[in-house]
Amino acid sequence: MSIKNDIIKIISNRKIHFSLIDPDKQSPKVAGSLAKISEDSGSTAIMIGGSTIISQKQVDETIKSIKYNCNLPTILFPSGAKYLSNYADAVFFMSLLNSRNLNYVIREHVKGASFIKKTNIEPISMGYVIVEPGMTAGRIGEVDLIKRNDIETAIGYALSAQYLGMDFFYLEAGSGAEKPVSDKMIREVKKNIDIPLIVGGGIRDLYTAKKKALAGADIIVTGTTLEEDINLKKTLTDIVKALEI
Ligand code: 1GP
Repeated sequence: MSIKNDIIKIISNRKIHFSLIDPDKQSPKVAGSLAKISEDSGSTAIMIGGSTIISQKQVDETIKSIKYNCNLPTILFPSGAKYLSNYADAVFFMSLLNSRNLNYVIREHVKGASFIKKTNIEPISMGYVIVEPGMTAGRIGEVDLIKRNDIETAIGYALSAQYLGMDFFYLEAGSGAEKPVSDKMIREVKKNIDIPLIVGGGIRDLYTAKKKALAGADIIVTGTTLEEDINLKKTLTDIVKALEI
């Protein structure tokens, strides 16, 4: 069974949580212990990526340490072809649909596709859009940010991702966003699509996670919490529990 099919099967029954680890934010050793805490808290997968990564080695060493410390699937969340790693189990083969820069829409994919073929990392197709405030990802990705209240545009992107055959759609407010994507936008997007909906950016506690899941998110991603929360085990366990709705 593929990781994609495993995820789709799990979310047909319940909402799940993914932990995002940015290799640029801590040593591989610390990344390994964050992954272990994620696994112990009931998270379903580890995403690895970030906008400010500087070398493939950084990604390789981080994934090696994650895999040494936990058994969750590792899914790359790459900002470019240079940061793919054959140590990962899968890669979100993601197009940043609202970028003005074609590199993030398709050109980096062209550069990385043969590496994925050769290494047998499982590609999982995903349409990715960034909503205000967008944060670093919005800036580096040269994104035409979707306005927080522009539901129609968000639905247009979500349906486009589905019609283009993408397996997942990701509504991103940007890592560290003060406000996550609104419940209303999540609800309206979810109503209109049949593919699973991932939501991330600015989710730091169980109450917010629950609201986003109730609005229609199938998968909640948290990143900053892993780096900053001193009670990480409790916070993640509470978030995972809050998704039991
Ligand atoms: C970023 O949505 C993720 O891609 C995670 O955001 O760091 O705010 O949890 P946070």
